[in-house]
Amino acid sequence: MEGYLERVLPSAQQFPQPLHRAMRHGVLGGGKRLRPLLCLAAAQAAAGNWREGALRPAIALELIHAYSLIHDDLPAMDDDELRRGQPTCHIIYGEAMAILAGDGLQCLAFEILAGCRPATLAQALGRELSRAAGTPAGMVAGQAADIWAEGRRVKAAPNAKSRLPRLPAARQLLELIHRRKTGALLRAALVMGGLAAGADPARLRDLRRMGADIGLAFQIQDDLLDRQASTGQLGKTAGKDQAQGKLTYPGVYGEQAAHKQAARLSRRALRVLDGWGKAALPLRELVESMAERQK
Ligand code: GRG
Repeated sequence: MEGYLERVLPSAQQFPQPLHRAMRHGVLGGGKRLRPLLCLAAAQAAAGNWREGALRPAIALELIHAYSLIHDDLPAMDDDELRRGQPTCHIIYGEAMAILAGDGLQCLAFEILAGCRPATLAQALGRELSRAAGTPAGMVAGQAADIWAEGRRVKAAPNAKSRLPRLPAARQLLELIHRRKTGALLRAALVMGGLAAGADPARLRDLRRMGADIGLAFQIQDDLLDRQASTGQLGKTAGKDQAQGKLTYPGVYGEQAAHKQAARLSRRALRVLDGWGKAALPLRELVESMAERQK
């Protein structure tokens, strides 16, 4: 995956160099590559063997993910200076180049998908990715809802916890944000792998269901790691959610209940693969390793 990503990105020597350097910084040199791995493993699980046809969607997913992290780190969003143990894109290249690097990566992702064959597959993959990354049901909507919720609390009562949305409104809002902001792209990774492998509608439905559970479990773990792990371990600033008064699973449910919920979702996701045979082993192992991740 590192080699493919390296090759699809514009060279750092190509004009305009600062933009291309910023794009390469955002993509290369770190990252667990979970979305591409999920896509490839889902294709293998659905088709019974390794599928080269899943490579383009896998690359496109990582490019969209990298764009979202670059933009998320900007001062207008999460305002972070550390990502994957390195200075964030705007710290090195400035805000304008970081915004444009994200834009460029997003366009490149869809260009790569457009090269999938047959054209009907390119169309289906493009639709899946743009819905997962966009709005109203995807990542952009989740990010907007997250910022809206945070701003509303801060404006309404800078120091008062009493103005937080009341339960169950807070729980509903939390799930709505998490399913879109992080969950939608992880779910799309599985579905796009299935599409690339020519999976039948029943398998696609299974992958979608499984992806929704993995996506939510992943974000709950992220919330827990933000509280429990160190900045060095995460490669990004730890403890930010509480500092920013974010709506999180451990914040709303408590750490123990959040942990149990993530474990329950991961177990339910894995049950979908019962009866899929040996080809689903890499996907099973990947989901198991995600459930135990420490960064
Ligand atoms: C800016 C439109 C826009 C969206 C941003 C992805 C996102 C939406 C915000 C990131 C905020 C965040 C840290 C969410 C937690 C879950 C998450 C996406 C973590 C980072 O993903 P990993 O762990 O990262 O897969 P690596 O570095 O391994 O690629």
